Amino acid sequence: MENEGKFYSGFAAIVGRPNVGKSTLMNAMVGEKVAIVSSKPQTTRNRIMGVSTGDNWQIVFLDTPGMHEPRTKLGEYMVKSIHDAMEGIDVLLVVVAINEIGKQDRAIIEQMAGTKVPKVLVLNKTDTVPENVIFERLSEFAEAGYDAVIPISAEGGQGMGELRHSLVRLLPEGPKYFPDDMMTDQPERLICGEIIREKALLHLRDEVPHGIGVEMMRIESISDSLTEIHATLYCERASHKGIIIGKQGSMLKTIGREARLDIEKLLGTKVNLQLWVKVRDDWRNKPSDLHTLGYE
Ligand SMILES: Nc1nc2c(ncn2[C@@H]2O[C@H](COP(=O)(O)OP(=O)(O)OP(=O)(O)O)[C@@H](O)[C@H]2O)c(=O)[nH]1
Ligand SMILES: [Mg+2]
Repeated sequence: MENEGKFYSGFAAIVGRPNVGKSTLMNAMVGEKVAIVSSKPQTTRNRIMGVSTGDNWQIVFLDTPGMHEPRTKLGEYMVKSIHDAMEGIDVLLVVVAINEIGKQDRAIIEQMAGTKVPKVLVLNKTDTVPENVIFERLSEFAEAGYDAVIPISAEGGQGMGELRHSLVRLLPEGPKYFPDDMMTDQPERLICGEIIREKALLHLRDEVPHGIGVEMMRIESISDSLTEIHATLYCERASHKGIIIGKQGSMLKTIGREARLDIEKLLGTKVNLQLWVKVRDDWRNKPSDLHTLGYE
């Protein structure tokens, strides 16, 4: 066989507007939840690596924050991390949500068509539209300058095999960059912090979730079966603090309980999770606060 003994590998950045399903796509490819997901835009705040390895290939996905016009220093950091992730990649995935392809998506599709690496346009969320819409979009973007245009449902799993196949086909020959069992470069403590933020995103509304930051104060293995975690949720206003704590602490309890259950699954131990809430005025614009929360 022509391909016998050859190994194909490379780095694949996933870019697109906020909320189109980039992180869901990466998690589905990796087979583990390495990036948090929510229905609120701008969930992902930094580049997150997720590795998928097959018999003769390895795709190192780089999930990125949604492309947007930054209004805070945190936003500027997020947009910069998109550009950093695109340095030296082998394949580019541009993702749109097929049910809401707007002006910004079209601008991104056009702009990214100019990048000099092999690229795939991913039409995600096909489960939300009738089949004729999928065909219409496929023909609309057939000549958009991409090596492949692939409809998928990252949530339902449709089209994922085809997407993987076409990515592997576009990869150069290369080494196995990471061991078979490595899924991500995110340290456990960061993933735990992200899980807490995900639960806050899930339950909080309006402008509160965007101003949430999580600082992991302490993560300590007490025994083989128990981990102690202390974390602080930052918010931007005193009024937000009240909302996060909730009536008699009910909101914070809900966030804490759900986060604890997920973290217990991740760590494989029982977890004693203690959460605090602190106000840090306008932290998303303060370099020292951004540093504390790991955004730099
Ligand atoms: N119906 C449907 N919903 C999806 C699909 N993929 C993702 N979603 C939902 O879309 C929302 C956004 O998903 P994310 O994966 O967080 O999107 P993202 O592009 O990473 O968003 P940012 O990190 O904010 O840029 C979540 O509510 C997902 O459950 C899909 O295939 N079908
Ligand atoms: Mg994301």
